[in-house]
Amino acid sequence: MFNWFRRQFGNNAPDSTPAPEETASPPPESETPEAEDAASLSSVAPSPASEAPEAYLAWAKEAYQNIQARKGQTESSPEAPEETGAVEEVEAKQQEPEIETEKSPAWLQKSDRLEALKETALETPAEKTPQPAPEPDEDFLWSAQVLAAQGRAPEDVAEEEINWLSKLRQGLTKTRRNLVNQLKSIVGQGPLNPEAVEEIEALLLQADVGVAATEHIIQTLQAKLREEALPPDQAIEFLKGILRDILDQPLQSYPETFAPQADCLNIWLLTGVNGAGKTTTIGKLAHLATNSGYRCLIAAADTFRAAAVEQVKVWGERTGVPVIANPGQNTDPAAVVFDGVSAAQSRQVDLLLIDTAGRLQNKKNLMDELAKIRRIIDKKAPDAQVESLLVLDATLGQNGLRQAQVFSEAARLSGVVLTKLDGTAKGGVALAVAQQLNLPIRFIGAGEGIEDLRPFSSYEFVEALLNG
Ligand SMILES: Nc1nc2c(ncn2[C@@H]2O[C@H](COP(=O)(O)OP(=O)(O)OP(=O)(O)O)[C@@H](O)[C@H]2O)c(=O)[nH]1
Ligand SMILES: [Mg+2]
Repeated sequence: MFNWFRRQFGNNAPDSTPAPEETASPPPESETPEAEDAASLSSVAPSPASEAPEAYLAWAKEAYQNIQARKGQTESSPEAPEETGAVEEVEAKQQEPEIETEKSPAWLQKSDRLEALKETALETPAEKTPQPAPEPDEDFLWSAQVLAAQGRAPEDVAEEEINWLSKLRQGLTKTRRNLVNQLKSIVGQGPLNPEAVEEIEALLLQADVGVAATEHIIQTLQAKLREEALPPDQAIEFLKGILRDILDQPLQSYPETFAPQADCLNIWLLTGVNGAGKTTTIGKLAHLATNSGYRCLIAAADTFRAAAVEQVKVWGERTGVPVIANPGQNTDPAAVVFDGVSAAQSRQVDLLLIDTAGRLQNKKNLMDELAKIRRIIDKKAPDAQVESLLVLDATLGQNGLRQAQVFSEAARLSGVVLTKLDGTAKGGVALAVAQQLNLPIRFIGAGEGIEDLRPFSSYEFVEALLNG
């Protein structure tokens, strides 16, 4: 089983094994950029693709074949319920490839067809001809390179990781194109003159990076370019390092790995203004947690909106996670939290997720309610590992950050979930969050689907933002 919080296989129950950075093997023939390693701060990360493209291609192919092989095993396993009809269905679809296009990512569709061809070949051994080896496509190669550069082994890559990275990259395509092309042409001209500084400033502010982070980025970049002239590609690599440093800065004050802790109840309280994506994030987190082998429970503590509890229950059904709710309307959310914690304790749950209201009669009521919920948790579960996550809609840019300060006091925030990076969001807000709130981003959402949320990695994010 793949543990989504720790990003590794074979860790399907909460335990205290070290973070993936410490166990993963190094990438082939290349240095690890060590995104999360404080020692690498401000250094120019190597550009893996340009340094050893063949090594990465080999890595990607191996990862691709491993995923295909794992898929093959699952498909032919006797437990797979769809097994009997599967071949027929695939064969039928072969005539109409458009239908498949909607379902799975491009790099998978090709291989499905090849799988189908293989199945046919097995039925008619006389016609068996050698199949060309399946080839990973551009999305796969990009995602594989990002994973390899983080020291991941090709046999430890999950198919969903590739899909997720492709999605993140696609979500940030517009911002990336704007940023990269213009930045390259500016920084490639040598030391930054006042005009160039202004241009970069405008670019970063447009990407929602915020004034404070923008100033820091420009100063650091300028200092470096005065010291030595960098060709455009290297200047971009240096810039990536600056961005990663900003994103990782809060990890000086908070733990680096964010996963449910072993041998204790973990309580994650999700807060944020209405529409930010709290309930959806709860559903996605429940999915990640159960898929990673954790026992999970949801408390539906948004009792203000009539439909809110129903919405949580739908996610409960989708993920197979029980939901604690109070049937009455306008009941006390703190009472639901109390019941949720009791149930979690008696059922020996690993992770209790608490949904909260985003809007009440007024802001003061909302903050009072959150503070009360927090007090109940601390009193009822003093030994629990409590995390208070602010859910922020990335499309709101700087406006979202202003709300954060208010929540920070009432709910004692310990992290941020950035949602809607698939839409019109410019992505730079992640840097503003880290710089202005000094809170680590723990998860990012890029879509409304159950799979569209993953733990945040500064390395992956910066690559999606700046890597061609
Ligand atoms: N495109 C996109 N939509 C998202 C994402 N996350 C949430 N949404 C959508 O945003 C809308 C609001 O999400 P909710 O989860 O209901 O937000 P909430 O914070 O619980 O809102 P309240 O309960 O009103 O406080 C829904 O339509 C979600 O499908 C995301 O990452 N991408
Ligand atoms: Mg909600």
